[in-house]
Amino acid sequence: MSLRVDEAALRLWEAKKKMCPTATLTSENTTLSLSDAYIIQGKLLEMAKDAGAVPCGYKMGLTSRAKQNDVQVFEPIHGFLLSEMEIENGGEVNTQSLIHPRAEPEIAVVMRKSVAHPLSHRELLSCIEAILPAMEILDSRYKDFQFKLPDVVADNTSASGFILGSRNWISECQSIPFLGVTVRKNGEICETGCPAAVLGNPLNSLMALIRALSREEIVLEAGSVVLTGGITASIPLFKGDFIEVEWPGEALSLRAR
Ligand code: OOG
Ligand code: MG
Repeated sequence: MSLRVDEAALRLWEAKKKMCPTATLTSENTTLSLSDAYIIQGKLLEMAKDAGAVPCGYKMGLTSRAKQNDVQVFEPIHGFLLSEMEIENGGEVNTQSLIHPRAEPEIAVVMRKSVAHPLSHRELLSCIEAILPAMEILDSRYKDFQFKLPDVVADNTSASGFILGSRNWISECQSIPFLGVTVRKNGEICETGCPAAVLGNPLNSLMALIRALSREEIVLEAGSVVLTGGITASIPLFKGDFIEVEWPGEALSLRAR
């Protein structure tokens, strides 16, 4: 059975609204292409904007080996972020309003200048306002958090929420790949890593996003937030869990209620 892109977008929209996981799109349409998947993602963005949501940036996904192994999809992808997804550091997620949330440590970038085309590393740095510790909250709309590449792209790369820290590493950016991060769930260490896991340097992930957007003639606007991708495998979140992501100089935390 073939599934039209607008039907697919509506199905994903409803799954999120009803907090009820859906079958993967590729289980019904085995030939669903990556470009169709990005069209479906674009439709979800339009639907969100029509419902009053405000886009605030982008996220890269599957940019580390740990994340690729985690979901068995081996290609970097990108999705969009909305202002309403931002959670304050120390804040909460309500597990009752999510399907099967997970959390992961990331590096985020905030743009100071708009970028329309790929740049050198040096030029790129002059366009960045801040490089911050971050935590992403994922929530796949698919059963058992399992999907193929076109499914996860269509599902806006499982984007659900994010926390930004306030420690700006822009003036120490050479050392960012080698900063250590520890993830604790309910006080126990469950993951450790460093940002070099993300394509060698999270700024390479930002560059990959800029390349992908420029092919679609999309400008990465000044003020945009970019999540560069999970550094470690993601951690499933259940009611009562307390997640801490600890970096040199700043800790981020989230409670699942
Ligand atoms: C796909 C989204 C990947 C990342 O940082 O790698 C992602 C998923 O794991 O559900 O956000
Ligand atoms: Mg992520």
